[in-house]
Amino acid sequence: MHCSHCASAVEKALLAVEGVASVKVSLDDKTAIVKPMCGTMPDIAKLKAAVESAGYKVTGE
Ligand SMILES: [Cu+2]
Repeated sequence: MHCSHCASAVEKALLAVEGVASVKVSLDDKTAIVKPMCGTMPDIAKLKAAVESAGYKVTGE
């Protein structure tokens, strides 16, 4: 992940996952903060799959 285009691709992929309320992708520290909807907990495996299908790797959790 190296530019704003990458960041928005990852952001869109994560937003498409069920139960995700909002996503904040930071290019500087290469992190994506996922905020779940009230009362739900998005499936971590689905979040990872979404990032990977956008062409990026998930490191850490
Ligand atoms: Cu890029």
